[in-house]
Amino acid sequence: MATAVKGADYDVVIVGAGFAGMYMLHKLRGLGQKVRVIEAGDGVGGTWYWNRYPGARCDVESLEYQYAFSDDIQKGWKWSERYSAQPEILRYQNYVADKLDLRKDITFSTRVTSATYNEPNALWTIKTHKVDGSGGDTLQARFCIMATGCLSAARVPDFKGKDDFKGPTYHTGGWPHEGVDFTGLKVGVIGTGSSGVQSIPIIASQADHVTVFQRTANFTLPACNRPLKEEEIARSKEILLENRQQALKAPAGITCFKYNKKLAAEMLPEDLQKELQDRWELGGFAFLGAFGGVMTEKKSNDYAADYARSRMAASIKKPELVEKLLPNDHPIGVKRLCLDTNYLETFNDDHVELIDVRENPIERITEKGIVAGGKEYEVDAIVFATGFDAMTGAITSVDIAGRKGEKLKEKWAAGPRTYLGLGSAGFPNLFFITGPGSPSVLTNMIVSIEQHVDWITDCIARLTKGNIRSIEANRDAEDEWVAHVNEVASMTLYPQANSWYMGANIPGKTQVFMPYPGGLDLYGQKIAEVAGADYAGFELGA
Ligand code: NA7
Repeated sequence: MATAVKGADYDVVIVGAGFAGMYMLHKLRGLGQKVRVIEAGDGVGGTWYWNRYPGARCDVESLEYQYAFSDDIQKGWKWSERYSAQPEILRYQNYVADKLDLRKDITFSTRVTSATYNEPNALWTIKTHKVDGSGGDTLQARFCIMATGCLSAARVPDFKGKDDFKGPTYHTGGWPHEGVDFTGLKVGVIGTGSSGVQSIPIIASQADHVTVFQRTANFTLPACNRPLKEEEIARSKEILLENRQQALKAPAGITCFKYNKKLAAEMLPEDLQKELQDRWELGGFAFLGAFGGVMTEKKSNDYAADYARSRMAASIKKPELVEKLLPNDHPIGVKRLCLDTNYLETFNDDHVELIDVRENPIERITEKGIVAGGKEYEVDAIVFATGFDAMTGAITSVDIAGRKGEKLKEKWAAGPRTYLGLGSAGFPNLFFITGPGSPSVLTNMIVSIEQHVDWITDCIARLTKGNIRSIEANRDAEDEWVAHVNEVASMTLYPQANSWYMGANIPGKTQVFMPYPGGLDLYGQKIAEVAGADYAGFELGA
């Protein structure tokens, strides 16, 4: 049984028991640290615990969207589809929790409300409360690790009258565990990001009538989901560990497709079309790798965007909807791409109606439905597929105070400031897993999570061994990193869309590009160099 550092209840408190928190717990146990994980849900899973909406599915292929740190774990698990559905991923996470006996160190149904750093003893005081309101706790720990996920602070926009509606309302990011049956109902769905695109076909297959309120038409790529073949599964088991090493050297942490290095301008028109066609028919994100420059040059991007629009248009049978459903206000890929299974085709059915809220803004919610463009759409249930306060929302929802009482939320008011997405100046011994300023959501999250957890584990091992009480990002190093992230982002097309990557979906949130777009491979080299130089850019305090 591990004993904590003097004066503390725990060496480490981890916030969140999704993929990041689970692996972090496992690794720190291996160091002999005394660890407690605090989790709001009543089970493990994080994103995959909360996002149980119909059709919820990962957009990274199953054979890559899994832990690779344990041969034993991967050998005992078999994925069934190319892209896993939420229930299968959640079962996998529970399988891992069982296998590693993780739950005994996790406090469920509990939220962390505040974390305060005490300079004299270099400990964090962490306050929690039970989600059922039955009390809370105060814990002291040397380190606090935010494993809170990038897309976990679900958000319903502040629609006028939103509490007036008499029927049930649901947010895709907090779906009821028992599921919802929409049979025979009139349903209003607001939002057409990934959650809307995935859930609308299933909701429409049950409901009598669906009214979809769309603010931005999104690019959708065909998922081409299918059952996995036995030989693919067997092969993936042989190569998973080797494959993960390659994934760490790939810009998005994905190896199942290759990026074509040739620029569009260097290709013959027929080769360009062929490359786009092959990748479209393969399904998934491979499409964006058709040629170099897609995310940096508008002209190259236009080739891909035009091709995507032409293929999307072919699925839409109602001529009056073609213009509405085709994205034309942003380059392809700068908002998160949605993988499509029958999404566009769903609008060919007469019981599915599309309301463009740019033409007909949502004015209010009433007892009976949604008023947009002066017309009331009566519905029995409303689904908010309206997304998240991404990247920062789950971190700043905890009242975090660092040295001299500085509040993280205030420090980040003009955009998140981190060194490498791992720590923030003024907040010693506080780590973020896949925090803003790291590649995170632009990559296969599992690869990024393993990369960060391994880095943090080595760092804590180094501090413990050297009897070092604290580690803190240096302000100059942080300023340089933030400037670097902005500079790289400005060389891409990403800032050209109102995306959640930019914080644009949250009224009043400062718009800065939050993830690091320089690639997981380069980023991995950078954090390895920093660690190799005894944590250059961090201050180590005795
Ligand atoms: P997203 O991708 O943020 O999508 C939210 C959707 O809700 C999007 O279509 C928004 O339009 C729409 N939205 C948000 N606020 C409003 C208001 N006020 N009025 C009308 N429409 C609104 O969230 P998801 O849950 O779909 O996906 C999140 C990620 O999970 C996804 O990217 C994958 O990585 C997995 P907008 O585009 O902002 O105009």
